[in-house]
Amino acid sequence: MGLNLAQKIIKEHLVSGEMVAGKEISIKIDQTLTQDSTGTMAYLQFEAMGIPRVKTKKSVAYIDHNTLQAGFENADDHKYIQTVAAKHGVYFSRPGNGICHQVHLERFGVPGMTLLGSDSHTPTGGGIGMLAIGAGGLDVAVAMGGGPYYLMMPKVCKVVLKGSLKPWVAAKDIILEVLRLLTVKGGVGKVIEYGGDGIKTLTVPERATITNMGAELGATTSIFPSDEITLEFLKAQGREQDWVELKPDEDAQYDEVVEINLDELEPLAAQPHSPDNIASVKEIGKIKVDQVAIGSCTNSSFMDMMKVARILKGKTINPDVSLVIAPGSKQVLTMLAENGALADMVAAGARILESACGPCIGMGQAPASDAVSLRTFNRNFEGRSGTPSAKVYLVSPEVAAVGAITGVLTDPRELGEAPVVEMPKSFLINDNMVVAPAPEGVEVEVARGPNIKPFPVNKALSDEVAGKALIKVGDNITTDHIMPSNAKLLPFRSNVPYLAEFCLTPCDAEFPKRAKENGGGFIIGGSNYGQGSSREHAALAPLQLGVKGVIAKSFARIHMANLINSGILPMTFVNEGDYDAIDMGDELVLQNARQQIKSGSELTIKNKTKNKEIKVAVALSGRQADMILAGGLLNYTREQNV
Ligand code: MIC
Ligand code: SF4
Repeated sequence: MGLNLAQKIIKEHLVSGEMVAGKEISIKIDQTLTQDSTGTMAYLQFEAMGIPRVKTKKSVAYIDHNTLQAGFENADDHKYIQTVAAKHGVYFSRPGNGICHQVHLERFGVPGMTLLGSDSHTPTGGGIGMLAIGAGGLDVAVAMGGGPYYLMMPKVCKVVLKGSLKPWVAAKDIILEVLRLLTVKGGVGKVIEYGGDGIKTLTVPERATITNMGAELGATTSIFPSDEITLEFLKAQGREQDWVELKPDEDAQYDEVVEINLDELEPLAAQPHSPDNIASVKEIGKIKVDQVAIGSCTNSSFMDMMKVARILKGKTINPDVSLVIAPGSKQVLTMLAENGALADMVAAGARILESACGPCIGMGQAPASDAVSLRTFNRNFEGRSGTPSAKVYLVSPEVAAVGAITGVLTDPRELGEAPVVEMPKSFLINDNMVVAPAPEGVEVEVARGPNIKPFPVNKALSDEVAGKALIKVGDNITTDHIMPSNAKLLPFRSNVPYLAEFCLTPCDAEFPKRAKENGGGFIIGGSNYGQGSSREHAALAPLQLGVKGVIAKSFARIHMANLINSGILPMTFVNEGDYDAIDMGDELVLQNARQQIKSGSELTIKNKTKNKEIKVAVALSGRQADMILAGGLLNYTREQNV
């Protein structure tokens, strides 16, 4: 039986396990990436492992999230990451060099290799045929140390793209259509593999927009074949030697097949407050726009920026709209500066931001109260922009630029001819903002600022796990709810005790206080609990507050792994209806917890307040069960090494 592309790469990297969907496997990791907001934790954990030098083919530490430097905290974190990277053999991409996923695609990604990144949008690398997976910092630390990455063998869903896009319809509209079809939980446990004739019409940056936002499907990753279009891109980046051809076998099998006719797509938007709340721009109608933000790892490539510049050229933006543009990398920004496109943007009234995540992670540019913001980003969760009442629509760069001019959401097809931008034959290459690590044997002193605080480590699971249901939340709770990030909180990513004071506050301002007063307890969640970011702070902050377990209808992949790594029990209701059998404040107890975990996947929780027994499942592999018993991955690793 033939293999699909995802299976081929997994097979080549398989370290343990059987390639049967839903079973735990482990794979060798060739490359890692970290960014600063998850990176401090990853390197602290790497240091705790005591391994002198990374064992990957290439590891890169990027600074792109936390760049406002409103106080000393960010700058201290950057210094820590720069020095710890130099010491342990990690390349360092300086602030200003660009967004990790954009830069990694341009300069480091290699088709057929595995990439593990401490950021959920790491699958951007799937645009050049990498098996690129997002994970918590601790998993990335282990991979840097040469350990394999454990995951459930995914199912593989083929998305067949047919035909070609009509003018003014963009790659963004393809992934928005996939989100409409599959929803934010439709990709859980799956790799999304793209194929069909339509892929030949898509450039690498367009493919990367699609694989990037596959994160919003909850997918393990997304991938395109590596073909002559990939070769052209790598050639233009001066890296043709990195190219290999990669495609599925002729008789490859897929668990699911979805077809999309590109000719039938039209400009789409994800409406507030979820990336799968899709409607066509035409259907939504001409709502008034207050802010337009163009950039992020989804849509900040040279090609995207050139389309925006062409639309803006010779125009003036609407007086009621604030337009901000963040080109994705130094390469993109320099090329725009050299060819005059940057001048066209500025002349039209755009405010140019540095090449970083910026407003995408709430680092500035919070919209006005109740404002409508059109963004080319990938997430529009409530409050993520920094303004809870803002209404964020996710759109293509074309729709965003046109809206900035007209001041209302506008179907760009009304404007006549669409801009056509050719893929450059060569990109401008200057890696002088990437610092190579110190040679082996050279002493490097690691700089640690006062904001770097020890992170919480759990204790071995006790026999009786008891506590109150501290909070009860609904479906699709994001890690932005669990551990909000914005300009005020992002500087504290290496200070978990401080961050914990804000844990789950978008859902319930009293949660941290209640958790502490009760000495911890349980969180009750709906389905797809923990979707979104890879931030392990969404597990570490609850741990800091004494949370022992989360009982939900279902979990998002990375968050569930982060809970297990922290020794917090992720449990799912066997009967979803039992969600109604627990109210906030109920006293819950899991007796014989250790024995129950060891002996099976179904546990009984007693709701003492309601005098009712509730069956919950824990879908743990043997290794994960041992981790929970030990009180998390760090304790488990220590036990293994004794
Ligand atoms: C995000 O887009 O939510 C982030 C910020 O990039 C996160 C990482 C983080 O929380 O630091 C992600 O996607 O993993
Ligand atoms: Fe940065 Fe936004 Fe991409 Fe996350 S989604 S990596 S915050 S640009």
